[in-house]
Parts: sequence; structure tokens; C-alpha cells
Amino acid sequence: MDRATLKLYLATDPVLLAGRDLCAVVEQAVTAGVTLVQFRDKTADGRTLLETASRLHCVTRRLGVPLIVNDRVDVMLACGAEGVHVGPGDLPPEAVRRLAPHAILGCSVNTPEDLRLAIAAGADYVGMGPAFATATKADARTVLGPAGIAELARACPLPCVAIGGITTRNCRAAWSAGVDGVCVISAILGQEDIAAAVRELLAAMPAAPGRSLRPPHLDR
Ligand code: TZP
Ligand code: MG
Repeated sequence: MDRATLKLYLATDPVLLAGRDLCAVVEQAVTAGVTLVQFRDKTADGRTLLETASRLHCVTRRLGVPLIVNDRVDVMLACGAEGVHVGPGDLPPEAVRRLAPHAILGCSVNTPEDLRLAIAAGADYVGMGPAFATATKADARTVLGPAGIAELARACPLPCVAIGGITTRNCRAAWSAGVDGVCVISAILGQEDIAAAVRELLAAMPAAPGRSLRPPHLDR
């Protein structure tokens, strides 16, 4: 996938929406510059997930950004979204790849071994994290810090984002670790002014990303 698509990746969370309308908030965020959206809801049942993902997909399609469904390849296939993201506890990425051969496949990685498995499974991108401590995900794994993200990014031939605890204050440190972008939830959804939050995050990631330091043979 195009690395630029990963620059500012918004994942959703019903709790952080705090009663605001998901589609309206995502529309504001994408209009302000979000490049990729992940529909993430850990509590809804399958039917509700499909209804919400379908409504959201209408919005993202109109705005021209891909929609990734978290955890659930079945929901992704049923609503026609562009991709699916899986991590520990989900269907293994090899199985997802077989079920959805043409979908964008993202995998969560926290260790070099996770990265090796994601590459072997045919992932299109990886999410490396948590980069920093986060209150959004109760079962987050060991915090990597900018140094840990940089180590994984150096070993990563795939497009990659840092995720977890990224804010306007530490976004530049994550970006400078050599990723193609950042994935955030609370840094956008937890803010009152969605568009201002998006603009501040993008301003923290100036062009000439750390990836330009990578040997060209690692890019594909
Ligand atoms: N995976 C690793 S950390 C995390 C996920 C989904 C939570 C990210 O949320 P926030 O609010 O951007 O820290
Ligand atoms: Mg998952």
C-alpha cells in the first residue's frame, strides 16, 4: 500500500465519542486531513458492527479514504470495506489473507517476532505499539518508546505506523522514529475541536520523514 496513506490514521472508539455521532466526527477528521480510518468497537454485536461499519463506509468512500475494520474480517467483507486489522487473539493473519486475498491487511506488532510473522503472513502494513503509555487500551502490551519503535521500523520492510499514547506533544518523537505515520484514537476523538487536533498532529509530522533514512532496497 501507499505509505502516504498511513500518515495520520484514526481508529475509532465508542467511549471516546462521548455521545457524538461517529460518522459526523469521522467526516470532520478526514476533511481536516486524516488519511486512513479504522472502525474499532470492542463491545457491539455482529449485526450492530455491520450496520455501523456500513454507514461509516459510505462516509469514507465519499471522502476518498480507505476504511479498515478492526478484528473482524467477516464484518469487513460484509460491508465492503477496504481492509482489516488484526492482532493477538484475532484470527491469524494467514487465515484472514485466505478469506480476503485482496483486502488491505494490517497487523499489530510489539516484538521482532511479531513483525516476522506479519511479514510472512502477507501483511500490507503493521501497527507498532504501544509507542507510549495509553489509557485507551486496557490490555496494551509493553510500551516500546521511540527507541523501541525505531528498532522495529529499521527492521521493517512494510509500511508502518506507531500507535498508542500518541499526542500532539509526543507525535514528533514517534514520527522521527522512522514510521510512515501515526495511528491515534484519543488524540483526535478525545478532543473537542476535532479539526484543530488533526491539524496539530499533521504539523508535528513535517515532510522528509525518517523513512528517507532507510536503505531503498527495503522499500517496495
Ligand atoms: N493498540 C495499541 S495501543 C492502542 C491500540 C488500539 C490504543 C491507542 O489509543 P490512543 O488513545 O491513541 O492511545
Ligand atoms: Mg484485534
